[in-house]
Amino acid sequence: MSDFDLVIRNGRIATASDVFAADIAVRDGVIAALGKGLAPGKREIDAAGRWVLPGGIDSHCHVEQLSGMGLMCADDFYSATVSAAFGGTTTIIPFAAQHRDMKIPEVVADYGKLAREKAVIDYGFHLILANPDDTALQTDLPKAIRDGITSLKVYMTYDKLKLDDHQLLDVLSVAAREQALVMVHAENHDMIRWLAHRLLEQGHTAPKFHAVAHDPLAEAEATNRAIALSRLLGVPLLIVHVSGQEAIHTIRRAKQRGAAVYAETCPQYLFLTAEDLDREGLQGAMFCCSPPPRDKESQEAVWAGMKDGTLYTYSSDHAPYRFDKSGKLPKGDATTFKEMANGVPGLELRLPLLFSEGVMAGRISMQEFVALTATNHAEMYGLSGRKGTIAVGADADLGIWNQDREITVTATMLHDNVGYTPYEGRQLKGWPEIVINRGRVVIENNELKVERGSGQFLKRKPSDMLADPTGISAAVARQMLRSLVGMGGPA
Ligand code: DUC
Ligand code: ZN
Ligand code: ZN
Repeated sequence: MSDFDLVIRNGRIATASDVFAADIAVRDGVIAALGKGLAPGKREIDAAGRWVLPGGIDSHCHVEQLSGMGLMCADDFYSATVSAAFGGTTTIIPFAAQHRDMKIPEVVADYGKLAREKAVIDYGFHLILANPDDTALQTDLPKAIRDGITSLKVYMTYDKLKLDDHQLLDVLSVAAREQALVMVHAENHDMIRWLAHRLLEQGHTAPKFHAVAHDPLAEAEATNRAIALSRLLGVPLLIVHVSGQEAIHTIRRAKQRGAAVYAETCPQYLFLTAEDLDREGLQGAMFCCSPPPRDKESQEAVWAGMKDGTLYTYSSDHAPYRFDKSGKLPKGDATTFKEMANGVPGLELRLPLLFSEGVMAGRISMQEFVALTATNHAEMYGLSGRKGTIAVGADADLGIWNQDREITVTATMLHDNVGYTPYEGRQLKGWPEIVINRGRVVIENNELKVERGSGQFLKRKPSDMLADPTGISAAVARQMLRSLVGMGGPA
């Protein structure tokens, strides 16, 4: 009888800290041994000449979700997870999205059912909190957190989602008490509204004006304000989808001062610019997301932020909308930039883009790639030890990458339901040819090998970042403030 279910031999392994040669043995979905000369497995994979990396964790993606503007995403939990898996991702953390008239327990149950029936890889959820009333804050949110939804996203913009500063403080204080991480969409609502109004009034309706309305200062101002709110309470905070150089400088300065502020970025801020929105007719809508892609200087600032840890996670912010009435063009040819769904697809290409343009181009190391795409997400979202690394006892979530494989990106090779890609025609080097989740081969020979609904829900622990919000100044003052707002506990 073979001891192991699967043994992967002769690969070059990378974790967030090391590169080494070893074989990997898997039993019951978990890495059971690492080393040389391991006993035979029921199945053997020869990874000679290949990289064996932790499966990606995409901690920011929108699946089967109704947007703040009332538009439904193009991907369900099947197409989204298949697409993610083809691109080397083995865990996703999308959103269970509350709209103001919805009850949180129902939202959580509804999304849970959809994912349970369709997902092919493992998944958790963040909550989107649009109505932080007493029931939400005192009962429903604590229950969701106890059930493993240990992070929540709040918005500083969008008419139907926006919280004011008072509400943000309420959310931060409850999150700290209940051990949840708050993620914030930081853009100044009134700056965007004012600019958009002026632009539309003057007949500037084309997609490229989306980037004008979402000025980098709107992001920088809201980022600064969100950080101030979190520092006031001494509560850690994650700023999602950071795009502009000024916001990055603001986050870096706050971290240098000892604030427990973390930040995420996305492929669109490394590989696209606002110029991409400036295309014939409404074609630029395919590049419209919020915040929008910026300029070359901001791209450089994003690379630098990823290198120095200012930007800790790299997620897709996959927000899939088709180029038709269902998403980008709700009013057909008459659609203005204000009416089109915000978002770009990215689940499948997130890893290959960074592997090619980051690692193969010599901008980041393989260990940095692993940290940015997997390990840091596990730490941030309460999955460390189990996901995001290659170690005995961790789930066997692996991508076997051929670094010599050259790919020209086309929408038709992708597995999402979007119908286009903002990265059409790009030449990439390196591709995940075999993808494994909990020891199950999910992708091999460019084919899906597992059943719909075979992914598992991840009941997450609290974020590692909450356990150690290091270096925050004025601890005594904060302690007083915490007791004032009923949060108790040590500062
Ligand atoms: N925020 C997101 O996180 N994703 C898509 C659009 C948005 O505004
Ligand atoms: Zn957002
Ligand atoms: Zn998003």
